[in-house]
Amino acid sequence: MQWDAMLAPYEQAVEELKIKLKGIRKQFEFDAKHSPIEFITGRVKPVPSVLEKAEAKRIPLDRLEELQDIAGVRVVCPFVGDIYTIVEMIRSREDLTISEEKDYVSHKKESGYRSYHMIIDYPVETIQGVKIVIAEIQIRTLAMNFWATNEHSLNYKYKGNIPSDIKARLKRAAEAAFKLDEEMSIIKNEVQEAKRMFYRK
Ligand code: 0O2
Repeated sequence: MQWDAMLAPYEQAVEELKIKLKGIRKQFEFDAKHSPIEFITGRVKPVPSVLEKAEAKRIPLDRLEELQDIAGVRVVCPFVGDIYTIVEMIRSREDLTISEEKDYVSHKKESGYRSYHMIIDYPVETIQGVKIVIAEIQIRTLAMNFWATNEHSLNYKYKGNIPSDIKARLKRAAEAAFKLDEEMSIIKNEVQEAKRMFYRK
């Protein structure tokens, strides 16, 4: 498999999507409005993880483009409400097509995971013409991101078999993160006003 050639359109999609989403953040800053985006990250799935996922999902090597998250972009928001602002913005874009949405914000996963996932078809201009790549956009709050990155590390450490006592603790931590998001949403206006005062200085 020529991995570099195969992954090149995915690299391009991730870079372009990151630039476009960062553009949205900049526009909010110019308008001195509350930005629904705290930060943006993106990655192309490493080859060993691509192979692992393809095997788990029984996708043969000649159909790897069916995998939905080889290209992944993450939008991290300050508040829960901001997630839906971003979802609406992405829905209204004309440079991509949404094929699926998974709302793990209102319907958390068994692990305690919360995040909003949008699976998109994204056209990339290549020298051979337009190639449509599938990409996944994950939208979550800072608190959800904190939980998910820690849980991800533990999953890696325990090779997907996190001991039950740690699993139970993680579920409690997920609830605590959710409570934190709820509490922060209630005092959202106060926080935003404080931020504006800080930047005006
Ligand atoms: P990585 O290393 O982040 O790329 P499914 O078959 O429905 O269970 P599927 O089809 O992969 O899973 O879709 P899903 O559930 O939307 O998950 C896609 C990605 O969401 C994952 O990619 C993770 O990034 C994230 N995710 C989903 N569930 C969890 C979870 O319980 N904990 C954490 N930390 N992240 C989660 P990968 O390939 O699994 O991982």
